[in-house]
Amino acid sequence: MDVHVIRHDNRHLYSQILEDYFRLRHQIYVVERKWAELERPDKREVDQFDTEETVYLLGLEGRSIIAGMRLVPTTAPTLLSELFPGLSLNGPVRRTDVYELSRIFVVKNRRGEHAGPRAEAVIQAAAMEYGLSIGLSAFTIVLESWWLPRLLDQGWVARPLGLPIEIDSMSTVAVTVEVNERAWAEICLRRSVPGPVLVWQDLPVIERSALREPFAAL
Ligand code: COA
Ligand code: U4Y
Repeated sequence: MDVHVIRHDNRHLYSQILEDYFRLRHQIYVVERKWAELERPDKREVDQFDTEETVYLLGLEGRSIIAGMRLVPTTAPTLLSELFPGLSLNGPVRRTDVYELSRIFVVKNRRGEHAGPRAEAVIQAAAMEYGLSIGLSAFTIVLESWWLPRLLDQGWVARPLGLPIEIDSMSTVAVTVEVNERAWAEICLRRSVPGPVLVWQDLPVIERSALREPFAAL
């Protein structure tokens, strides 16, 4: 699985894949997770945070989508700033060097893999690789609390921005995660991700990852 960086500037290369992606999000978030507020008559799960500024990381095998993650700059509206500001005691984070992560998924038949590299680990490592490549210092994430031990176990430094609250009967919390080479190296080594996984079709060379070897960062 390669993880493609899809942004406004290269989305013309991915029109059919993005169409499949929004339909898959409907299947995963509306049908499976039953996040009813995301339902739309056209059965495409697109929300107010899918804008020209949004970056998608899609794990593809050929033209099939295996996994995904969404990144939104915190200088634009985010889940934290617009929907759940109470999760951050000091107000929402708005910084050019911080993006919010959301909508992580792995298609059903590729979840819970044991042999490395697992699709879930690859998409997480891809987010860290992207953050490093464009010079971010941190991610913010609004997430269900069961993620916290998973983030720590993959070697990421996650800090709560406030206390958890119940949303749809799930304990939910906002965190920041530091973006640095160590966090990338840790997830690669702990989860058998062999190195950089991002594909930057038609995007500026200057942004591309200079990362080569996870061991070098430790
Ligand atoms: N509630 C609580 N724990 C959950 C969970 C949920 N909805 N989904 C996953 N977990 C935890 C469980 O501990 C699970 O282990 P278990 O199956 O033994 O209970 C563990 O994560 C592993 O999950 P699994 O789905 O087997 O494998 P994965 O690590 O390959 O993929 C996800 C994890 C979250 C990417 C995948 O489950 C997924 O795509 N889910 C649907 C989309 C989603 O809910 N994303 C998160 C919100 S954006
Ligand atoms: C939206 C209204 O899982 N409600 C919305 C909208 C909290 C609730 O948000 C609702 C989402 C994982 C949704 C749910 O009940 C991150 C992660 N984030 C969630 C997401 O949406 O992606 C939000 C928290 S769930 O119904 N909700 N959107 N309008 N537009 C994460 C990411 C990166 C990783 C690890 C985990 O490193």
